[in-house]
Amino acid sequence: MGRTIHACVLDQHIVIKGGNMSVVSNDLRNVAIIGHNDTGKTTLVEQMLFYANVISRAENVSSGKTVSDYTDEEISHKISIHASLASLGWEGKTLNIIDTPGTAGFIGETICGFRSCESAVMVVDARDGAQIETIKLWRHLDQRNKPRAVFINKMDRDRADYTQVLENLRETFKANFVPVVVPIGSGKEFKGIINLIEDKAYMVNEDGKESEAEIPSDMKDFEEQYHNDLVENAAEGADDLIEKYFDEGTLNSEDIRRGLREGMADNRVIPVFCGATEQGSGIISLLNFIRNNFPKPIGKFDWILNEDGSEAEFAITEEGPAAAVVFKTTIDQFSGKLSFLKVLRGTIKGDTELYNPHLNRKERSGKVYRLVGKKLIETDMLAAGDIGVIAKSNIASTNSTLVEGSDTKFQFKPLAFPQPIYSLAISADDKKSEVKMNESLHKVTEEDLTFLIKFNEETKENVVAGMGELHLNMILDKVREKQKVSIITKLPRVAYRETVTKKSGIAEYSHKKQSGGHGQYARVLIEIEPLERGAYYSFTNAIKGGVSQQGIHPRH
Ligand SMILES: Nc1nc2c(ncn2[C@@H]2O[C@H](COP(=O)(O)OP(=O)(O)O)[C@@H](O)[C@H]2O)c(=O)[nH]1
Ligand SMILES: [Mg+2]
Repeated sequence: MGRTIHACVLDQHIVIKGGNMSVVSNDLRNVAIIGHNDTGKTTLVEQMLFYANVISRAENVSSGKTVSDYTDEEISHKISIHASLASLGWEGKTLNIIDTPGTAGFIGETICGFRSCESAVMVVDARDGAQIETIKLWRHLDQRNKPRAVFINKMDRDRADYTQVLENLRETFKANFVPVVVPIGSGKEFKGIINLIEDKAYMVNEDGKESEAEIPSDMKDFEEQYHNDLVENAAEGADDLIEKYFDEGTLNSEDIRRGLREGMADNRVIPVFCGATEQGSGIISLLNFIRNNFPKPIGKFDWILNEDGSEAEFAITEEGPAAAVVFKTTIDQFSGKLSFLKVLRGTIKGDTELYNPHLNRKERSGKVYRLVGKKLIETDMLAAGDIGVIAKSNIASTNSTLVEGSDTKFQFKPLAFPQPIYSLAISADDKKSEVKMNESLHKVTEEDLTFLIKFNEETKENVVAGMGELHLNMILDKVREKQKVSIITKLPRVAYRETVTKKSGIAEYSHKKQSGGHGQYARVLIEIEPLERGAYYSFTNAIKGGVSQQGIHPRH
């Protein structure tokens, strides 16, 4: 208590000194907020921070002032482009919430978010149900076996339909969706929500926050039916709960929570929430459920690669020397590099000496921070399971393993990013601009592993590749603006290739040039024949008469 908090500004990042939000492992929950673009993820995170008193008002995305969409390009495009992290306290627990982009072009950032979170909330629009990115992201969650919940948002919009979206989700994903929160009305008639575990309604007041309210009398039957479904599903979460349910015909709130917690942990149950994030509705029930029921990091598994290349499970634990993986890197002009860490063993403190087994190099970590959007909050330590940031590290890049002590040989399994699917040939006005452009773009490749730049030897073009037109344009615009260079883009040329399938006859060409000086004369005979498949090419110089025969051998 009694700590003074000083703030100073480092470029766009604000550093809060003496923040000290040190948290023990058991009190952590790491949650990725994911979903199709425009479903209200950023607004949901903003409201969570508002309810947790981290911010004094919830901003609208269009104002450009939300906590998670803080970079210039996010503000100007009004969409999330980067995964951003915000820590908040909720009734004695710390929730690390990662807001992710919902546009296919920025899937790399969303994958970074998955790496560090044990669970996810999938936000869907109450009119649209499962959309293309919902389906793709669901597949990513399945591949990683991540527990998840669904939040049906924008219940206040015309044509919002909770039951239809629920049906659509069940049909699309063939999973056991279990409503925990149901709406009171919809569209213009939307009034609030009913929390079926707590048996309470929540309605939003004048001050923009929800508080408990009576369940409307005409909703009692509706509520009872959903409540019974909830109890049945919770009972299936654990054997002793089934017995209790058969004996007593119902379960109390604590039993329901335990049943759902256990069902959710191995994906037998997908709890369903709803609300209207822009109005601040449905937020408390979601925060309570995350706090009480979402999985803790301790005891969950990550993967390592041993020196011999074999893979093994790695249980997240408080015991032992510190070990962490870097899941994201950002670089900005002034504050330099920030490395986002997930601590998987032990504790990282401000003075911890970290070793990167891949580089075989050591470095003191310097200060460690938690994040709230662009605010870096200095903290004494990051415990196992926690997520935070170190600044200006020379040994950390995305996917690096950092450990205490230099006898560690394993590395955490790197994140698998999708291959780029779209490319453009780029050039700048002059040599100097070209150098600047290339330098900046190479820096981007450190931050964004779905972005590549390479010089194509065959077509003599500089080619950038990424996840789509929007992704590349966003990167190029940033470089244009920061470096004041004009970058010209065009479709890349494709080197023409043909496979030789049979022996040609001898082709002949005579070269004669007599325009001043010594005359030039040459007669060229050439014959082409196929090599075996995959042998690339071989050129045999077969000049006869005084000059020895030479062979030019394949380059690859
Ligand atoms: N009507 C309505 N609009 C919302 C709600 N939540 C968010 N929005 C709006 O939907 C748009 C997208 O919101 P945003 O949070 O950026 O979505 P994201 O792309 O999923 O992060 C913004 O214009 C929000 O103001 C809601 O509950 N109701
Ligand atoms: Mg967003």
